[in-house]
Amino acid sequence: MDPRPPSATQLVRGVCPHDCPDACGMLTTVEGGRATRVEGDPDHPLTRGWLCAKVRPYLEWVYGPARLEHPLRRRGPKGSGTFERVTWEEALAEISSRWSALLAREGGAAILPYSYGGTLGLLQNAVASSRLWNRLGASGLERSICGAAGEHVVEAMLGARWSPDPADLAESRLIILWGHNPATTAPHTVPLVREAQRRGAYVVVIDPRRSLSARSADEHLAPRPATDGALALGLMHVLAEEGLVDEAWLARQSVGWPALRERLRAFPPARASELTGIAPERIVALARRYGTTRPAAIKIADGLQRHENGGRTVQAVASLPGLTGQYGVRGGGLWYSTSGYVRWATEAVGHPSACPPTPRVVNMNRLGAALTGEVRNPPILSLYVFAANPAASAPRSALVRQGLAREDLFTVVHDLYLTDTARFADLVLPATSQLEQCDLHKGYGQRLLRYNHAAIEPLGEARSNWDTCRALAQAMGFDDAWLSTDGDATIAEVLDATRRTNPLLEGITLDRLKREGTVPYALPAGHVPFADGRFPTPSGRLELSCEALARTGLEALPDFLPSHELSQASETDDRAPLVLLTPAAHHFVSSSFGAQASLRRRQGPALLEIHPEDAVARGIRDGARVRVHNQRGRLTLVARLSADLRRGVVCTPKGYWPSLADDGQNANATTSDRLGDVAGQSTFHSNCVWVEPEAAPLSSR
Ligand SMILES: Nc1nc2c(c(=O)[nH]1)N[C@H]1C(S)=C(S)[C@@H](COP(=O)(O)OP(=O)(O)OC[C@H]3O[C@@H](n4cnc5c(=O)[nH]c(N)nc54)[C@H](O)[C@@H]3O)O[C@H]1N2
Ligand SMILES: Nc1nc2c(c(=O)[nH]1)N[C@H]1C(S)=C(S)[C@@H](COP(=O)(O)OP(=O)(O)OC[C@H]3O[C@@H](n4cnc5c(=O)[nH]c(N)nc54)[C@H](O)[C@@H]3O)O[C@H]1N2
Ligand code: SF4
Ligand SMILES: [Mo]
Repeated sequence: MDPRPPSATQLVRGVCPHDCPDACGMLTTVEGGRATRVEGDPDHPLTRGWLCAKVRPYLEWVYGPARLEHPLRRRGPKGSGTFERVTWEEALAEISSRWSALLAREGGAAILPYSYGGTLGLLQNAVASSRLWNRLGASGLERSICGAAGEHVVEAMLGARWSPDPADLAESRLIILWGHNPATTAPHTVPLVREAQRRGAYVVVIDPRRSLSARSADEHLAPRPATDGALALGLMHVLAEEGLVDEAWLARQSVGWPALRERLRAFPPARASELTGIAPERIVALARRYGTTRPAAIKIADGLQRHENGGRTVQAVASLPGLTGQYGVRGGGLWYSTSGYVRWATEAVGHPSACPPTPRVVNMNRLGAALTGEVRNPPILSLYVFAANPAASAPRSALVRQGLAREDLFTVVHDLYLTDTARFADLVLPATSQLEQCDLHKGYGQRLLRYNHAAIEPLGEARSNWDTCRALAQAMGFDDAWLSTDGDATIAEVLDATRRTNPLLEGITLDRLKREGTVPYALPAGHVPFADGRFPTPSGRLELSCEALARTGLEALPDFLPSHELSQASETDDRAPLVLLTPAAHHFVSSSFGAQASLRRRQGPALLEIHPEDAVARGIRDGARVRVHNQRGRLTLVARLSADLRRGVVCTPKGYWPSLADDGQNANATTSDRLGDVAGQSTFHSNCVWVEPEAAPLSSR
């Protein structure tokens, strides 16, 4: 906390903390202690003075009538949402006595902290999700709900998660947005794509649905879901056949090209077409365009990987810029994540060497299964959730709710709002918003650091994640100094420790960050990753054949394996299930804002988009209520007929709150908790469902 006198008007620099690659610079006007305006910082090179549609009304989030301001204790049955107010002292005493008993009886493994990207700051996320839990010896959490496969694969093949500066997109001549919808999910890169288009660049979107980004593209290719690996291999086949590969670059800067070339023989355009449903001429045309346009950018994010074969998909896609020698070229290469440039020093973040070893790790995608018997000896007996809302956002929500409803599970939820998850808590703790806390942010879509100053005092009795961890540590009687340091001291500790080994932080101190606002990493001006030809892999080269991947469940070479679940789907058999995609909602960030009135109005009710022919075949009319179901669960949605989808594919956005729906469900009633091919990846989009008019009798499938 950074208390300020409630005096005159101030303009306070901050950072949007939500799970979004843009990490916008925010400016908050504070008058008499109250925030009266939030706007984009004109001096932030990516934000350039504007915030997205979801964060523009941020004061509605900060001052929302339903903000939690006091700790609550459950009164009614789990999930009923009936609570009574308690003091922090009572809440902390109850948690510490329950946990102390568990530690003595079962050991720390019985306690599971569950957190994700509600806030992305160093302090309120990285530190708050490690120090206290390490000290407790609690179960660890495998944080693989989002893009674990892509992170793992890119790091193995390229050696680091480095990505060019977003501004370089404007220099591209060809931009392929592959399974990525930046018009919704990374809005500040869109003006850069437009700028490139004005200068003559050609923009291609590859997505089974005509997304918002596809509407302003020059070309849209709609493959069958989870067949992008085959498309990438088909494109590479054509590049190799037609002599469009950069042999000199490959010989100098990659390993495995001869073996990959052999493998590509199995992916002629006819086969790639059969697998993807894209006409062979279009595959050939895109390969020629990619092979002859320089610089050419391929930009991916995370939606593409949320399939059973997500790791292999990214492996194949990330090979493409190697074949054309586009890594290291300004405006070319692969645009994924910048988070590998600065990795906070693990020891300073979590002090693991002073703590007992982590007894076991639970995959967050298996939360429902873990709480209902998959994890034993000891079972999970206490769950502490913050900056995440698994009852709305984890797959297979019926099982998640069944787990959360266990009477013997002691659940604590720390959030700003009474989420679907919080409704199941024994104790709810009120969290501060970003305007009420300090933090340090390094975005995953740019190469900048920015400090978030607290702009206002915490509302009611809200406490930040780190302040809550400190209070819990004290209640538990832990006297380690590193469990009590305040926000700024903790940030400085991690920043200083990281700077000792990372030259990109040279000269970047907490004081400077506080003074200057946005501070870029100490990279040479105009730096393009891999421009020096060096990849920080074991071979020092781009690993088209990658032993590290072979050791972790994939193969060394890219290949295509179909999704098991999607093999039941069909575009022609009307009795077969459809593939349900659940991409990002334009007006929510995951489940955050899912209860904010003005954004709910703009987002509108949850619709199921369905191709008119698929609808007719099932007797579904536009506007009709439809039942969407499979063996995992069911929900009711309103059908919206739309030719923006491939046949066989239906779509409804993620992020709706189950408790605000008539049937108490959202799309995760149907999604699968099967893990992907590597890194414990989630597989939300490998999801087959049956769709029928609500009036029809429930088919027995
Ligand atoms: N407005 C808004 N912004 C957000 C978020 C949000 O919820 N709302 N979420 C944030 C988070 S947590 C993340 S991880 C990022 C995600 O950022 P993105 O990855 O850009 O977003 P998604 O909508 O998850 O997925 C992108 C696209 O992948 C498509 N897709 C699904 N399966 C396939 C496939 O098999 N092949 C191809 N080619 N495409 C496929 C979907 O139709 C979707 O249009 O966005 C962040 N930004
Ligand atoms: N069907 C389907 N489901 C999906 C996906 C999909 O594509 N399809 N995508 C998945 C992906 S990529 C992700 S990342 C997950 C994320 O899904 P969620 O867990 O819903 O993540 P968020 O909405 O980022 O944040 C969750 C909570 O953090 C709270 N919060 C915000 N700031 C703070 C803070 O400072 N302190 C505390 N204590 N709480 C705070 C918010 O109020 C919110 O309730 O959803 C996954 N779910
Ligand atoms: S959600 Fe993303 S685009 Fe919107 S203000 Fe935050 S960082 Fe910027
Ligand atoms: Mo995500």
